[in-house]
Amino acid sequence: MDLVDSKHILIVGFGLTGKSIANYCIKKKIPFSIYDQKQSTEVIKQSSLSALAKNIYGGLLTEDIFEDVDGVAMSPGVDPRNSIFKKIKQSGVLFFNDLDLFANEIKNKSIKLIGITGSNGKTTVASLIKCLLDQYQVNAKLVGNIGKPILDIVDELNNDFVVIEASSFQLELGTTLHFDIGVILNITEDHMDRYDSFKDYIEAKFNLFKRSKIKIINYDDPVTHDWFDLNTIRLSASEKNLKKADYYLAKEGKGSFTIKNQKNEINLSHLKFVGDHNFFNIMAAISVIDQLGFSLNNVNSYLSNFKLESHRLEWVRELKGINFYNDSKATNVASSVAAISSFEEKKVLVIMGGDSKKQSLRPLYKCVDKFVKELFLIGKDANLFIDEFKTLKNVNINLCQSMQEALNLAFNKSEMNEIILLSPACSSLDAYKNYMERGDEFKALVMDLKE
Ligand code: UMA
Ligand code: ADP
Repeated sequence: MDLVDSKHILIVGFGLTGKSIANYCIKKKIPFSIYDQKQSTEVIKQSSLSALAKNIYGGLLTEDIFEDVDGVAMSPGVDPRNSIFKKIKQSGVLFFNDLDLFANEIKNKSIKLIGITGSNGKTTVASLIKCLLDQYQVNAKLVGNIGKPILDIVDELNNDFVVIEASSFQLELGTTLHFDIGVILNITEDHMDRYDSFKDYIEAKFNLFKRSKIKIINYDDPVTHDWFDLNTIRLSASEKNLKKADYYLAKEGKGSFTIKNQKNEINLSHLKFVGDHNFFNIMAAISVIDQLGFSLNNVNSYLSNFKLESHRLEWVRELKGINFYNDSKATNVASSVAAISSFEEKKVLVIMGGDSKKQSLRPLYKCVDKFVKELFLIGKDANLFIDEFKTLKNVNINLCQSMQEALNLAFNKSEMNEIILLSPACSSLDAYKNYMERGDEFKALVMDLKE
């Protein structure tokens, strides 16, 4: 069945994605209904987009909601493993997402699609690619998990390039969208509250490669290391992989790197980013630009125009010789490992905690032992962290009731030349609307601190 021939689509989830699908259905004159588990029908009706909906449902998911429905358009935050969804699917109803609807729209267009996924670094790499493409003066759009649903650009398809930040949730469905280049930056535990196992999560990410012509992998990552065939490009920052890497990141000193491949050497010493992982991200972006056939002659100067998004190892201020960093976007363990290891040993006081999403906290242990002077634990899962770290002898652990208490205590205990870092390793949803609200609170509290 062609998706746009659906006689009646049920939109599941009425957030950013659901609304953009409703908008699309209205334009295409596809009949649709709306279901949202957490919003009441009254709230849904407040959106003008719902005015043309045949039916609107809120609350518990039941089978009768699917009556007359021949297509189900899922939002990424909704878990398709629910037994009712499974039953409906078995009865022949088509399940798809906004990526599939987009695929349908671009069938006869010559747009180059670049998909970026990974447990960490997606937004940074996707934004870097967009920033670089802009400077080559081509038409490029940046969409997807970054906060802009892909169907929002359906009226602007005169573009040459579309860069899609793709989450594992979006890649679980979206089976008909094919990419010219797919990049998998790294795979470490995340969203273990949604997936039955780490293997399941890996499979969701691997979907990107099933649908990509050129595949770019992190050759240093134990999960993706063996995923290569003739069309795979390997990225590495590890000396042991030097000979096999297509792009290699050589570290010349603290914060000083050169990217090397067969044709080019690009020195990055002019870029002042904190964290080696950000230089790896730059290499990933440059590999995409190179694979698209652009000259890398001026790429070095183009990179100077790039600024990291807020909440990613973001420097906030210096006070009494102490530097404060906001890394609220570190919503999993691996991103916090990357952040903490970016500073000098035993000079970092870290605020951590929130909703740990059933991930193993084990990978933090060695890094906390080596780099962290004191830990300040907040949020719903603070006690899980205490359990994990209780055998550490050289790290003081403080259980705090709020961000304010954690920050004040950290400031009292810090000394000249030390770092206070918010890097939660957890989702913010136990206490905040999102990671931005959490980071903004931290930054506001830091700005209020007095000498
Ligand atoms: N809902 C249900 N049933 C559920 C879960 C949610 O009905 O079981 C409803 C909620 O009540 C809400 C709506 O669904 O009204 C929200 O849908 P959604 O969770 O899919 O969120 P959207 O607003 O559509 O935003 C989604 C992505 N969110 C998720 O994947 C959770 C956004 O990524 C993305 O920017 C947006 O589409 C546009 O593509 C956010 C995210 O947190 C940033 N992503 C995760 C991450 O980065 O870790 C994957
Ligand atoms: P994503 O979109 O995948 O969540 P972001 O670029 O928004 O990635 O960064 C999220 C968090 O991960 C930030 O704390 C950032 O410092 C960290 N991070 C960014 N790139 C990497 C990487 N390559 N490896 C590990 N952590 C990273």
